[in-house]
Amino acid sequence: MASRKDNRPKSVTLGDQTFQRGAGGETHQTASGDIETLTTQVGTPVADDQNSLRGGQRGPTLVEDQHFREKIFHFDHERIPERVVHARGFGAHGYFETYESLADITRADIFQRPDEKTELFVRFSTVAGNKGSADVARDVRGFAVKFYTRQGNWDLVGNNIPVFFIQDAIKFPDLIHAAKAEPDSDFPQAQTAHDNFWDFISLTPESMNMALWIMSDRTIPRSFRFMEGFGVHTFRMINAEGKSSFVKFHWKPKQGLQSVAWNEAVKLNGADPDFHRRDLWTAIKSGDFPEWELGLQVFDEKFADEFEFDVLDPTKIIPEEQVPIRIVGRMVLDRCVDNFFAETEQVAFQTGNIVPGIDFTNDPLLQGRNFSYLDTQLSRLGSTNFNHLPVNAPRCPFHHFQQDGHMAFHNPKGRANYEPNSWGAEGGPRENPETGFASHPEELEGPKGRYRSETFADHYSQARQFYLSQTEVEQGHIGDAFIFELSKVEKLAIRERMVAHLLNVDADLAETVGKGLRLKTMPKAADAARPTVTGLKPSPKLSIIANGPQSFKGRKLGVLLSDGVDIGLVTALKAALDKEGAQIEFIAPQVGGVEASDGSWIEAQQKIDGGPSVLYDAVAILVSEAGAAELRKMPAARDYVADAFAHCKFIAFSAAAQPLMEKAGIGADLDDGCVALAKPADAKRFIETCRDLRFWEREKTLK
Ligand code: HDD
Repeated sequence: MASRKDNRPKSVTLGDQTFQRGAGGETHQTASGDIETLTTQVGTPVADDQNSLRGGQRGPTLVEDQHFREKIFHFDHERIPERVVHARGFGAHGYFETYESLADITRADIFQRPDEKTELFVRFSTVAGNKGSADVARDVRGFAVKFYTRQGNWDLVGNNIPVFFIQDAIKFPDLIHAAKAEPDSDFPQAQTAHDNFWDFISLTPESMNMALWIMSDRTIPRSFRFMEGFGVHTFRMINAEGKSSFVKFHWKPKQGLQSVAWNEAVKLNGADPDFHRRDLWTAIKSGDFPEWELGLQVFDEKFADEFEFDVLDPTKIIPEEQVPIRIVGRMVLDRCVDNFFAETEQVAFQTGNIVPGIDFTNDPLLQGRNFSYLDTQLSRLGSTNFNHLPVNAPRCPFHHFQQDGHMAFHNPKGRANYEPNSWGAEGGPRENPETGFASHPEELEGPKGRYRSETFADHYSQARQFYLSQTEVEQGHIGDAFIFELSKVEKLAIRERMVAHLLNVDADLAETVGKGLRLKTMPKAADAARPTVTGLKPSPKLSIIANGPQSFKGRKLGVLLSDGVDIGLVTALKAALDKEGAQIEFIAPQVGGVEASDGSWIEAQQKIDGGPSVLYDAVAILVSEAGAAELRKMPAARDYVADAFAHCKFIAFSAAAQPLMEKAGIGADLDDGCVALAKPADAKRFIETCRDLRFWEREKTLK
């Protein structure tokens, strides 16, 4: 039977571009020249990708349609299991550059030569949420780095918090089960504010230090670019003479530390669930490459013996004030992935991937992790050959006799696939005792048993130290976070149990939380295996606010505009931001933009409903009288102003903006964080003010 005639035009011209129609009417851009022919997986050219092969115009689809079957078959199997933890993540490529040789403490090849660059891949993540959950959940952030060194891949699989919830890996499944959605209802998603989580935590005193950290603003970072990273465990470094030093790894963001406010995080997750990934993507794509410096805390057995806590206990830090950080290099992220699945989803980190010159310690959490990361890749990536994938493959030469298995891209070449063998030069690789990996020959002895060392028993002292190291504003946020989370817990006994623990941390904090939950009576302090050491010195380095960057670089100003806006103010703001290295985004009643005072046109990036102030680090309201009158009728415009104020942001405004601000409820409360822009020269002063990032003093007046 003759096929139905397609009488639609073969091409369409829009502006200066011509599009050609395919068989089914789809268009291909031809401006760039030749277009490759669509093929099947095995390269057979495809003539029609719009219609399946049918027995007659209105008849059934035929099984012989290999192209159709291959396409649907492949689509049906596109998903692989998401990570059991850290499912939602975002990766980027970059490099590590050494500042100096560390030959004195390690023979690791990556640390031998100053100024040498080593390729790396990073994946940041949240822990509890599913792959499609929102970015600004209150959660720990994963900070995993794969260094492709000349002596093999080294994976530093850390977090943005330097301590962990548990001391022994055997508790990890319980912790994660409790933290993730409850098993019957499958909610809440990406939140620890529920009974199971706090039930587990309140029954696990070793998690108290981490509990304080996760209730701090560390778990609502402004973006991946503005957070620290930590290797958490104590590792070893071994130099060429075989001398071992203990080491803790730190990543310090050159952009500075910054977090958002909790109410802002809640709104951000609705306004842009991809806020963190978009931020990293946009920064890299625009050439503003984020950087972190790698710092080491190096110490010896003597320090370890004298330190108040066990250096093998992953629920403890070593304050920077006690062992200063030696900065040894920098990481620069300068390339986004080409394909999310191939790179970010399939990257397989393993704590077990270490290189000669680096070694493990007996931290029982680290030891358990070494099993888990290798094991999990099999169920996630489906084959023992996951290291054949480009993102996981080493960049240095590798030779081994492991062979076959699903999807093996390469196998040993030649006759020999075992050793020892007697095939001489054709017999393949051999081990090398001189250059090969050698474990530190630590003496081990003792009866077999299931132990928890007495030296791991102090669960409260460092939690207290962390709390006392925070600024007053940050302490307030910790109290608020506990009250918020525990208010979502339905069982009173669990709320009370947590307050009982807090009594061992800080009496004022416990009282604040008890009052905030409106407990009728305060519980007794929880029984402690070891009494809290109250004399530990605060560590100011643990505060985010006290260690701010004093720069607005890399941040974003949102400018709400209306028709008739003073072009001089807009131009001056833009110039001041460019100088600072910060971004600007225009928000208007309609995305098409506004006509400025001089008749020029300013295109907007957001319509007011899609550009709430939570998306910006600071805001400006530059409107004409008529514009303010129009905007004050719009709920989204009023929220824009009210939220910016409530989230302690710096606000610049033109005189005509006042009626809108009054309508948003802040007319009479203007404070030093609100800066009037009367003339273009004021723009510079405003951007300098923004270097404080937030006007936290306002918070007191909001309560
Ligand atoms: Fe883990 C993933 C970090 C304890 C078992 N972990 C994972 C990732 C990070 C961390 C950043 C995501 C890696 C990626 O982006 O692909 N995990 C940590 C830190 C821990 C920690 C800093 C404590 C100091 N983890 C931990 C324990 C266990 C695991 C105690 C099990 C005994 N972690 C896993 C895992 C995951 C994982 C199940 C899931 C996906 C993967 O490994 O590749 O094996």
